[in-house]
Amino acid sequence: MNASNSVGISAISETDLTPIADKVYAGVRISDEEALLLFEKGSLGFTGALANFIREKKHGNTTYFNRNFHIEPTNVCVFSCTFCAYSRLYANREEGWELSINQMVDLVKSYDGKPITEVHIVGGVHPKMNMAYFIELIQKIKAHRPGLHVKAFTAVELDYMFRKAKLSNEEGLRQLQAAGLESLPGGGAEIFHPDIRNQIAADKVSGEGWLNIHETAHKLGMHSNATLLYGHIESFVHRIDHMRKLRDLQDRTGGFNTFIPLKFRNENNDMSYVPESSVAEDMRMYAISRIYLDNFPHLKAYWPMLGRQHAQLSLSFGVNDIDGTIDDSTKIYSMAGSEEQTPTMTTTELVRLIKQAKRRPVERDTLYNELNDFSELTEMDILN
Ligand code: V47
Ligand code: SF4
Repeated sequence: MNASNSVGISAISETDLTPIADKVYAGVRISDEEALLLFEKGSLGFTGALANFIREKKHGNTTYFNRNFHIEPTNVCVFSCTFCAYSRLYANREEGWELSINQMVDLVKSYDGKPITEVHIVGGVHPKMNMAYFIELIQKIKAHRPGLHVKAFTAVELDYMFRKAKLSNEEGLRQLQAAGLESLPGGGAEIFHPDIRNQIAADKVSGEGWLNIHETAHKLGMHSNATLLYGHIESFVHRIDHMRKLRDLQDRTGGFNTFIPLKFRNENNDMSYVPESSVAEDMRMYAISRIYLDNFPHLKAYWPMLGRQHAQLSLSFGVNDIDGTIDDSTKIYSMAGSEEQTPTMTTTELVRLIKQAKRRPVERDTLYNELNDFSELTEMDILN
């Protein structure tokens, strides 16, 4: 299909971008140079229309969410990422928290009888919480609730754990998988390019190290997500470099489920001097990543970070997944200045938000199996 015949595009007349629109409508992958052109010249309307075309081709009106909660074992961390408002150094650990295995299992037990399908476990890199600790934690969670999907540990936490235990990535992942680990979340990716990574996350796992852990997990049959922390000191070229590395890896393994752009929030951290991106920039980021990452099945807006109103808007800019109910169980974003100070949404609220955007709310499990279609249910029917 030619762009000039395409609904919504002809009126925009961004002539040098027309070949990109033609590619998108023909299902052809765009190049890095074309992605840069979109970042530099693509208007909100133009990029949004293309991203929405892809979103509707892949998923129609379906918008996924899941019913999950987070466990953050600790915010004590050996690293000092400049954007992080959440962590406390070991020397200052009395300002932070450290949960025991029993406390975390009790948290899991507090969801007994509730229709939760996933627990997401991530936190700081605590020097005393090692492989044995986390293996015991996962085993106890699975013993208590075998059907609960355990999505746990960023590649940053895993890299530190494996190095301390003197294990290769493969051996470490095999041991955690045997304990019950089922998939990896996408955190810790930040920006892979060393020019930026060395300034904002100098001492933790490199971009190559992050990619290697995810590649190894995919080879062992685990799925994972990928994030990109944007809107700070990086340039468009760094964002594209990051997404190219993810696209290449996905071509090799097919193991990524979801891409999650994370908007930099600037409160209470060492980068508070950097202004936050505008809503228009956020929506363009979603749209261009939807266009560029043609081999990623899903694009997620993480509402506790973006805010629920903007997450709703993102459903017209390529996003087809709005994460989960979360249940006030994460502090990463409230501490960094997100307007979501108590990140809890009931199923009714999530469904309402999706329906208001004229999309079809579908509950999924972690691996995107469809569990419940909420489009015909009234609010009275929904059991939160
Ligand atoms: O890696 C920390 C980010 C990430 C700030 O896989 C910040 O389903 C913005 O990755 N401003 C952890 N971002 C959270 C994460 C995640 C969240 C939800 C779902 C999934 C998933 C993954 O949070 C960190 C870092 O990139 N982060 N501080 C900040 N000030
Ligand atoms: Fe530690 Fe993660 Fe914060 Fe970096 S972003 S300081 S690794 S908790």
